[in-house]
Amino acid sequence: MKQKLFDTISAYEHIIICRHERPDPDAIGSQAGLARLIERNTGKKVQLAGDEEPSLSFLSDMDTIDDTTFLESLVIVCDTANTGRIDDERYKNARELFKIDHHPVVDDYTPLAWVDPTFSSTSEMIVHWFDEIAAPQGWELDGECARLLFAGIVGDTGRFSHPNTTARTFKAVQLLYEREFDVRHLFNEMDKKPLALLRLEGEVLSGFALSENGVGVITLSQEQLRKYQVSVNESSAITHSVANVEGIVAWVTFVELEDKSYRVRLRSKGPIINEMASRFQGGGHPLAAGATAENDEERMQVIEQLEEVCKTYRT
Ligand SMILES: [Mn+2]
Repeated sequence: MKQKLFDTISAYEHIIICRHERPDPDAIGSQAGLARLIERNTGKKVQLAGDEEPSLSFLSDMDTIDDTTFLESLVIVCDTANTGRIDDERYKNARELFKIDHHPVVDDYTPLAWVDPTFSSTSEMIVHWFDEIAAPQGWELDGECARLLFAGIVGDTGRFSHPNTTARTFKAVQLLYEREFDVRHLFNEMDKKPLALLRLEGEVLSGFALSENGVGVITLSQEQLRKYQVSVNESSAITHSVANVEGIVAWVTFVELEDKSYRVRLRSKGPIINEMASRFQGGGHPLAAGATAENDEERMQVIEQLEEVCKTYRT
């Protein structure tokens, strides 16, 4: 499939790369990193689909793409397990669709799929693919491409601290580090936190508690988001801020949306939580998943099921 990816790219003049909605550094890093890699080595036009994400604009901006361009294009979808999350629905109009992803398969949306959950990130997959397939064909990877892919790996591995980090991850990072880019500036951008978010965090953390089973629950209301002027996307940082509390086994963040439903972020130190996420219109990795709770009743169900999962895990 890795060679097939190379051959398919070679067969098209127009290429569009998509990734999941509400992108993280791996989504944009792999999307823009692959685009740059192809453009630099083939001279082909590669466009980036999806909404702009202001908090990640230091990585890359997106392109405005005509409807007709999709019809004649190869569309590559990076880092997205299910069709519902592909940013820019027009991927459906593609001449051909290629999927590159490290999430466990949710939707089998194209026969042209290179999916391998043993990789830390889609960005690491791109580096591996470059090294094994493209570099022997004479392709080169420049500093800007290295910066994008490095950001993706850093993002998905929690700066090399998550269990998805392997020797192969460091091999990829070594290859990237040999290129020239400003690592310090990149980390500064990735770590940047609005003051308002820090204040909201303060309010949330001062009331934070753990249950008997080691479960932590954070609920952010629309009122709080408005009060502190923090966007739903920005609020994701709060999910990380309790990760290292002594005794924590798993935790969940609920962010109330305008329609009173909740965006659910589940994290775990051991118990598998993506199975329960799939019961709430979600999914993800075994230890990090997302879901939706339609109302307060479903919110309570998520908490109950997480308690149950942690209780079982501990006994
Ligand atoms: Mn990823």
